[in-house]
Order: sequence, then C-alpha cells, then structure tokens
Amino acid sequence: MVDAPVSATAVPPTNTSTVLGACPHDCPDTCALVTTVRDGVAVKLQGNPAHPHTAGVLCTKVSRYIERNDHAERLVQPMRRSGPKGSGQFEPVSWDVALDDIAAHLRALQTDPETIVPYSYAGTMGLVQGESMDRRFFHKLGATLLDRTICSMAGGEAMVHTLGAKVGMRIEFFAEAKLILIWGSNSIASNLHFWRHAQAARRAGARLVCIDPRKTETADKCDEHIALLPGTDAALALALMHELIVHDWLDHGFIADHTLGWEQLRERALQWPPSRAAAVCGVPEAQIVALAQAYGTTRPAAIRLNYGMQRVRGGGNAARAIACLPALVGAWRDRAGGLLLSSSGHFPADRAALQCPDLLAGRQPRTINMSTIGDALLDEARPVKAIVVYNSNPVAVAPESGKVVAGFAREDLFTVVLEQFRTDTADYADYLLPATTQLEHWDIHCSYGHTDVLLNRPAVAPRGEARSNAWVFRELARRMGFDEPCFSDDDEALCRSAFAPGAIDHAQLLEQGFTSLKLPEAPFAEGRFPTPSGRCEFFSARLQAQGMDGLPDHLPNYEPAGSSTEFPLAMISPPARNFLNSTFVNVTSLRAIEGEPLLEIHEADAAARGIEDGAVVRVFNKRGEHRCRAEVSRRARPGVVHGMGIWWRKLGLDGTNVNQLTSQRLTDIGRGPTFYDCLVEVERVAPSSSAAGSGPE
Ligand SMILES: Nc1nc2c(c(=O)[nH]1)N[C@H]1C(S)=C(S)[C@@H](COP(=O)(O)OP(=O)(O)OC[C@H]3O[C@@H](n4cnc5c(=O)[nH]c(N)nc54)[C@H](O)[C@@H]3O)O[C@H]1N2
Ligand SMILES: Nc1nc2c(c(=O)[nH]1)N[C@H]1C(S)=C(S)[C@@H](COP(=O)(O)OP(=O)(O)OC[C@H]3O[C@@H](n4cnc5c(=O)[nH]c(N)nc54)[C@H](O)[C@@H]3O)O[C@H]1N2
Ligand code: SF4
Ligand SMILES: [Mo]
Repeated sequence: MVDAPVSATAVPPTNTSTVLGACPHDCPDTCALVTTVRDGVAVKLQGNPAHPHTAGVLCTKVSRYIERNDHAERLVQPMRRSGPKGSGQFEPVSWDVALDDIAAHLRALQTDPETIVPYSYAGTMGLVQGESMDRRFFHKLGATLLDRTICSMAGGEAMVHTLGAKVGMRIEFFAEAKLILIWGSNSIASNLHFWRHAQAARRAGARLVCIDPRKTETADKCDEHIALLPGTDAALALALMHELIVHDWLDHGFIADHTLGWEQLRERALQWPPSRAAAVCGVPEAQIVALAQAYGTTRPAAIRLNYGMQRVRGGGNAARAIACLPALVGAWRDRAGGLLLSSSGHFPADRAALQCPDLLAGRQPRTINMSTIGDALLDEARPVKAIVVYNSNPVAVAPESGKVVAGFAREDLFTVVLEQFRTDTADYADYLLPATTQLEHWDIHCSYGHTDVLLNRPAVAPRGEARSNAWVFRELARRMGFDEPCFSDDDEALCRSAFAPGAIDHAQLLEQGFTSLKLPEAPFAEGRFPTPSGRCEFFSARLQAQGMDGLPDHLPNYEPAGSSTEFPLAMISPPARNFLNSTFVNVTSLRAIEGEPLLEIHEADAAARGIEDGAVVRVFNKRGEHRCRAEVSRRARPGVVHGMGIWWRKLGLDGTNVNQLTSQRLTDIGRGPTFYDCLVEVERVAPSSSAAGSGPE
C-alpha cells in the first residue's frame, strides 16, 4: 500500500486510527499486532511494542500480512463447482443460494449424521473462529468427531503423562539460563521471540546446544550441534540419564520428594551407555558424554523442546524421556530451569462454554483421526458422505497425499471449503465460501509459547462478501432449524464467553489488547505437578493401563534410517521459514524468498547418485513420487534428506509436494502423524523428462 499523492490544493480529510489485534497463526509466539487504518484501509501492520513478548517485532511472514489480505486472489464471493471434481472451476453464487443448498445437503444426511465430517485445524488459532460456533453446529448435528492430531498430539500427550499437562517453564526466563538445549526446534524460523531470549542468555554466558538432524540456521548460531538421526531422541535422552546416574549428577532430594518410578527408570537408563546411543543416533559417543556432563553440572539448565522431534513412531516416548531430565537434576528448582514444549495447558479457557458439547445430548458419534483422512475418505465400510473443511488445507498438509487426493476426488463426496484462497483443498470443493482474515473479524487467543491472552479486534471491513467462520455456522444453524439460544451469539459475545468471569483480567484485555495469566515463576520448584500422583511421573500408571510401557523407551522408527537398501535415505520435511505450514505459499514476495520446492541432500549422497546442485530429482518410495530440485547442502547429514516446507501441490514441478511420500502410520502415544519417519530413494531426472512435468500455476 502506498499513500495516494495528495495535491496541495485539495487535501482530502483522512481518518487514521490504530487497532489492536493478535497474530492468528499456528506459531508459539502469538504476537500482539497494531494495525494502522486510514480511511477504512489497512496501511501498516506492526508488532505491538507494549506487549513484552512481541516487543514490537514481527516475523517476515506476518509483516507481509497486508499483502496477503489485499491479495488479488482473495476469495470474495461464494462459489459453486462448475467443472469436474478437483478442476478448480467455479461459478459465483449468492450466500443465500450457497447456504440453502449446503443446508439441504446436510439435512438429507441428518438421519445418519456420522456420514458428515468436520475437518479443521489451526489456520487460525483463535478460539472464536477456530473452535466455537463450528463445534456447536457439529455437536447439535451429531456429526463425526474429529481427532485433531496432526501437529502436537504425541508430544502433548507425553507431557500430560509425565508432567500432568501441557505446561512448563515461562519463556521469558530462558534468558537467565546458563545452558539451553534447543531440542527438535528451528527456533529462528519457527519461534523467533524465544530466540531473542536464547540470545540474551548466550550474551550472559550461556551455552546453547541444538539437537536436530538438520544443520538449521538455529544450529549455525548455537555453540554446538548434535545432528542425530531422525527418531533417535529417546536413545539420546536415555544415555544422558545413564551418565547422570553413573556420575551421580542427580538431585536426590527432588527425585525422592517429587517424582514417581525412579527405581524403574534407573534400571532402564542403565541399559543405555553412551556407546549404545551413539550407534543408534549416528553421533560421536564423546558428544553425548560431554552433553551429559554439561547438563549434569550447569545451573540453571533449560530445555526448549519443540514438535519437530515427535513426528516419528516413538515421538511420544521420546518426549516423555526428555521430560524426565529436569526432575533428575532438580532443574525445576530455578525459574530459568526446566523444560517447555507448550504452555497451552496453563490457560483456563472455558471450552465447554465455547463449544457446547451438551448439544450432543447423550449421543456418542464416532471419531475420525485427521492424520488418516486419506484412509477415512476411502473407507467404504463407514462412508464419509459430506466434509466441511475450514482453517486447514488437508490436500497439501495431510500425509500420504495420493490417498487424500483420491478421497477428495470422490464424485459422491459433498465438500464444503471455507477459505481465504483457492488452496489445493479448495480446488476440490462443491461449495467454496470466502472467509474473513484476522484484520476483518473478532477473536480471542491463547498461546502455546507464552502465557498471555490476546484479543483481536477487526481493523477493516471484510473484503467483498467474505464472512467469518462463526457467521457461516450461525447461518447454517438457522437454516437447519437449530433454535437453541447459543446459536445466536455473535462473534463479540463468543469472545466474552471464552474465559469465565474472574479467570482473566477482562478490563485489561479490552484496554491494552493482552493480559498475562497470574502464574508462579518456577511452576514446579516444590513439585506439585498436575499429575494424578502430584509427582513428575517417570512411570505412568495411566499409560500402563492403556497397555503401553509405563516407562519411556526408545522405539525405533517404522522406517529407520539405513534399514532398507531399496529406500536408503531418511526424509524429514520441516517447515519453511517464510511460510507457515502451507499458508503464505501464494504470497509472491515470500515465495520469492523460498524459491521453489527443494530437497536438501548431503554431497556424498548426491555424488553417489550423480546429482549436481540444482538438478531436478525424483524422490520416491512405495507410496508415491515427487519431483523437485536438489540442493547439495551442508545442512544435510549423510543418509538424511530434507524436503523443505509444505508447498501447495499446484505450485510444485509435477503437481505434488512432499506429502506424496509420507505415511499415515501413527505415533506410539497420541495417534499423531509420523511425517519425519519416512524412507525414500532419490534419482536424477534426465533433463528432457523434467521438461515434461506440468509447470507451476
Ligand atoms: N516459519 C514458520 N514457523 C512455524 C511454522 C512454519 O511452518 N513456518 N509452523 C508452526 C507449527 S505448525 C508448529 S507445530 C511450530 C513448531 O513447529 P516445528 O515443526 O517444531 O518447527 P521447527 O521449529 O522448524 O522444528 C522442526 C525441527 O525439527 C527437526 N527434526 C526433524 N526430525 C527430528 C527428530 O527426529 N529429532 C529432532 N531432535 N529434531 C528433528 C527439523 O529438522 C526442524 O529443524 O512452529 C510453528 N512455526
Ligand atoms: N510433510 C509435512 N507435513 C506437515 C508438517 C510437516 O512438518 N511436514 N507439519 C504438520 C503440522 S505441524 C501442522 S500444524 C499441519 C498444518 O496444517 P493446516 O492447519 O492445514 O495449516 P495450513 O497449511 O497453514 O492451512 C491453514 C488454512 O487455513 C486458512 N485460514 C486461515 N484463517 C482462516 C479463517 O479465519 N477462516 C478460514 N475458513 N480459513 C482460514 C488459510 O488460508 C490456510 O489455507 O500440517 C502438518 N503437515
Ligand atoms: S507467525 Fe509467529 S512470529 Fe510471526 S507474527 Fe505470528 S506469532 Fe509472531
Ligand atoms: Mo503444527
């Protein structure tokens, strides 16, 4: 946006204001926003300098949010499919026509409402546009329930079974730590505002260790990088415990008073000398020994765990093993010690008020796991007849795309997509409904990286005929004849109902756009973990009752690196720095930075296959194949390749992305996806055949 030239003679009256908001994206930082609006147009978007976590700074992506908001390809009117399924051909229709016809389709399925499936994730993290009126609507309908597992379930459940909830250190106190393990996280890309604290700690003398198969930009800036093989984190954690035990770097008082299952864990850990873990992890034994010594002898020691390490078969066990470490050394005694995976369990949001599960009225619909949506859509025994997708782009982000695409391509599936853009999933819609953006609707936000609640006010009017998700479900409810009073709550009222009176400081939230939860500085300094025993549960009776191992262990990947001669390379597919999952892929200036879909590969693996830097390669396994450009990169270790970012399929060289290769197998704990547990082979594509692939756009 540029200012219109103003002539000296006729100065138009301008009306400028600033509006407080919240970043909606699936990012731990949940930044506070300030939008400058002139004459009804958003002209500037900044981080709120008054919000301590944001500190006036936004990431590159969201500083381009106005470019995304005003994008020429924003969906601005409801559309109905006018060509074959998946063709992306649509004709505009009015809201009335669209909503009446959608309601008629859903009414026809109401005798067997489990044939209707909602599919949503965290396109917006807002409680109103993400999990309020939509849930009420599907609860009343009695639709299939969705198990929202695609991101964080293995690690999240691991925290619940070890610490008692998704809780941990306060992010700001990492700045005072003397040792920080950045474990399974490329913080500079995905948790920028934590990285500030890590740098402050380093300036004050802290040592930073990055534990990640990829030599990320974060690893580059740490004091040490441990490039373990994907899915071997539990082995590393158990070997660290082994060293803590044999050198007696333990806090016996904390263990005795505040933990459960110490004797059993001790026995398990003693089976993991560093030499054994070194062989499993593919890293030097000396590196493990040195890390254990540092962890055992440095106070305060903090672990920033992130979800990158739990997208493998044993992800839940690995997160549990790592979550045991702080209790062993008593790190929780310091406010700058302990661990943080997610802070979301600290928030007292009133989800029952938002979602009204009582509307189920005793019915117990089946549950479908969103991470196996491909199989679910192809299941003939229990067919899905209608799917309503919002806040998600499953055709691009769900594993084993071949099956996901085949499912969405079913002619007999009725598909409604609420979207801001024509994503890969939108192309398969029967009705495509234009959604508002964060600049255009109300919302209220928790965070999974800090402990403040944020309010988002609309800054500008919706583009065209775009409407908020909550509006759409309210209107559908009315057409279905759902007359409970909860279906008339407007978006602002939904914001107010998100926290019970007294749970947060509403007045402060309204005035400054954010309010901090009142929490202790060191949550477990005196134990009192929110587990059934009140202790840090090394041994979990609840897991044992579910038929699982009560103690954390190393579970090898389904597809361990080096276990197959046919598919000798382990592929991980971490997020791109300038996209947010598959969001922003269509923002030209950000796509220009990312370039095109790339596979990072070590020079030895490239040379063995005659692959030069920049060559087009075919990446394949039994599930599918994906063509992209190879980047011979120092970021890759031998035996591991990185398919970077979740690109829109239609922008890829051959109309696919990395999820063509990933599998629908699930994690040990939490039924999560195993995106990073994936073996492939890579071969060079002859220049002539690469030209045959369909071009982008
Ligand atoms: N810029 C940007 N920010 C994002 C996102 C994005 O797409 N782009 N995504 C957001 C989302 S949805 C989430 S869930 C959060 C957190 O998202 P995460 O997925 O945790 O994101 P990263 O911090 O990039 O961490 C992934 C890191 O884990 C590494 N990794 C892969 N396999 C293993 C393994 O087996 N062990 C270990 N130790 N490391 C492994 C990868 O190489 C990568 O560097 O970030 C959010 N922030
Ligand atoms: N290979 C591989 N696959 C992965 C991952 C990986 O690391 N590797 N990461 C996984 C992870 S951690 C996650 S969280 C998932 C993320 O998967 P998704 O949750 O599907 O995230 P996005 O791809 O960002 O898609 C969100 C969509 O919501 C839309 N949206 C945003 N706000 C609104 C709104 O207010 N209303 C409506 N109707 N729509 C809105 C956006 O335009 C966008 O298209 O992907 C997973 N897939
Ligand atoms: S994506 Fe994350 S870092 Fe970027 S503005 Fe949003 S919350 Fe902040
Ligand atoms: Mo995620």
